[in-house]
Amino acid sequence: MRRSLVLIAGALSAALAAAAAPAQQPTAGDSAYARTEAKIPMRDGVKLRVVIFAPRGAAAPLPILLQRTPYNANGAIGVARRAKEIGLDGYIIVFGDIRGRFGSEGTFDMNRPPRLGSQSIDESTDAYDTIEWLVKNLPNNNGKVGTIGVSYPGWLTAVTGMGPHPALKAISPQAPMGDTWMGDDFFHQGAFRLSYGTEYTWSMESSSDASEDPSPSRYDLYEWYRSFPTLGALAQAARADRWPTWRRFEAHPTYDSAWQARALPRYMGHATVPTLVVGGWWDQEDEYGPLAHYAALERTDTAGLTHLVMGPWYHGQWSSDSGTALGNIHFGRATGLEYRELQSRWFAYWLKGEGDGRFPKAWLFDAGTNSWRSFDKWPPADAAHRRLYFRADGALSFDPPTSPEGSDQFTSDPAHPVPYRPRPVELTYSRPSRWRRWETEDQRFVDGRPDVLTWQTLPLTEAVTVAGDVVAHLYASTTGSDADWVAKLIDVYPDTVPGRTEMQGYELMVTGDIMRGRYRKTWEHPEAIPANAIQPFTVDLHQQAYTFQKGHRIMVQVQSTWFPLYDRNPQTFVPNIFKARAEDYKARVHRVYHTARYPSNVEIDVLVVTR
Ligand code: PG9
Repeated sequence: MRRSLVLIAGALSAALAAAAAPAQQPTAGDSAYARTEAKIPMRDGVKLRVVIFAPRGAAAPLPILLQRTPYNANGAIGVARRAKEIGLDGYIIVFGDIRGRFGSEGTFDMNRPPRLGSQSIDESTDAYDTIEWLVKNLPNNNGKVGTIGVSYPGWLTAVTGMGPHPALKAISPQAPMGDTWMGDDFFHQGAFRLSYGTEYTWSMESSSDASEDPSPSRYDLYEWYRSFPTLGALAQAARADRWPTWRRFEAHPTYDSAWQARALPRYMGHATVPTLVVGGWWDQEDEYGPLAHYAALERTDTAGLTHLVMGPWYHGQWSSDSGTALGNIHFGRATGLEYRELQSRWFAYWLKGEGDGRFPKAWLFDAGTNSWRSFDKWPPADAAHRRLYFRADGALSFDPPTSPEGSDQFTSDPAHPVPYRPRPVELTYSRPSRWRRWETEDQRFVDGRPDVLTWQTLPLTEAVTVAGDVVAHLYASTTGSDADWVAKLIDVYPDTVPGRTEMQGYELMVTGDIMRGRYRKTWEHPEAIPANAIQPFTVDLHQQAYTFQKGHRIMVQVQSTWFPLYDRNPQTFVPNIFKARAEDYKARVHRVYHTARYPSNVEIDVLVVTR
């Protein structure tokens, strides 16, 4: 390996995710902790490894902070080393390898589905059995356990709340994937996440300890992925049939039980343990997940046990970075430190009985005003639903079109897809990959491409604060029989930005996403798009809390490729795109309508709006 796993761990943030280093003993810096390891038998006899860092010389019994991970339990050392700095001192820190990873026995199953039918174990029973053993066997523990983790460990953390052990008193799933087909790592609304799905699966499933790195033969992965005429050709070159998850992609391209079974929010019941869900607005892997988890728990949370924090962050940035900036976007304050102060108080309240236990229900960062907003209910009940309509001549307006005519067209050519970020596109987890910050790149890099359509408002005379759901409703046609639709909601900075000339006219993607047109009616049953017929397409852009400031413009861009983040749609309907032939991939003309009858628009929940 180890490059990729170290970098995955780095990407997940050094403090909470595991650093995939060879077994490390504590060094001078860790002398405040004693390190031990144990192999804990699960109910089916399989033994799982835990790595334990216990504070030396504690006067009183301490709570346990547990993270279960596929990235190597030795990562516990990262938390032990920085415990004071990140506000997590005074806990017995335990990291556990899940089945089939690093020091644990058993078989790895990517996002092992919650127990169904006759299956006797799942991640929740493994968490339960681990906690049972820890509270009974760790010296000087106070009988209270908290679980925490980012991304895959965040998903594993969320699982601990399903049939929780009675000692479990606080749960913080951070960037947990909610549904890897609908909106997280592997697909978004049916479009396959080509670069991520390939590279992540390659590093995770070629070995149990990430000893094989993805090894594309080109530096610019835009070129490398484009060199394969089909997904089949790519799979052959990478020997992807070795990876169970790739085989799942191929066998289950639609939203069937293989994906639904792994989508935790579909199963989550009533929360019985206090849960702090955390995510980032510009999380390039799992922004959907935290919002979906919160929504699922919130439905039945009459006791007020569930809380949400969303900040202006890349994947995991909040857990170790100061959070003063993301790429070119500056926040004017250390949002990461501010979050960790809350996290520290939250665990201390539930696990140590310290503090007053008052926490905002939803605490969301507005990166348009650089301020935190607290909400008693999320999305807020008093937000108004408004629509930004596409109009003639590239205009965007709260007023709907009235004309019976009006459309814009472009040719979408799979041979020349729109790059999702400025090239070169480096290996996702590599240095100096710009993967972490791509969502905040200046979208001017695609301005002027004939296959990107743009509509924008005049400079705003008053601020517009989005707080809640954002959904693009497109009315569009294609000369082919399938098409992808990408919609981006963009904040266009004014021509003058005092003190930051590089931000003048900057086009910041506030949110954006993709949907695969074949799924416009149902996610389970794809259907060809009739040629040259206007069809409605809905692109869920999730949620936001963001103020477009006075003097800024709001822009919407629409395109049909976002490469190599997403695979290319052949634009010819075939039953399974993983099996498409080179000759199925065809350039097609796409047309987006903005007429009185077909008023394409982006629907936003707003708190303040003036034209
Ligand atoms: N986003 C990573 C992940 C991929 C696939 C499944 C689960 C998680 C991660 O960062 O852990």
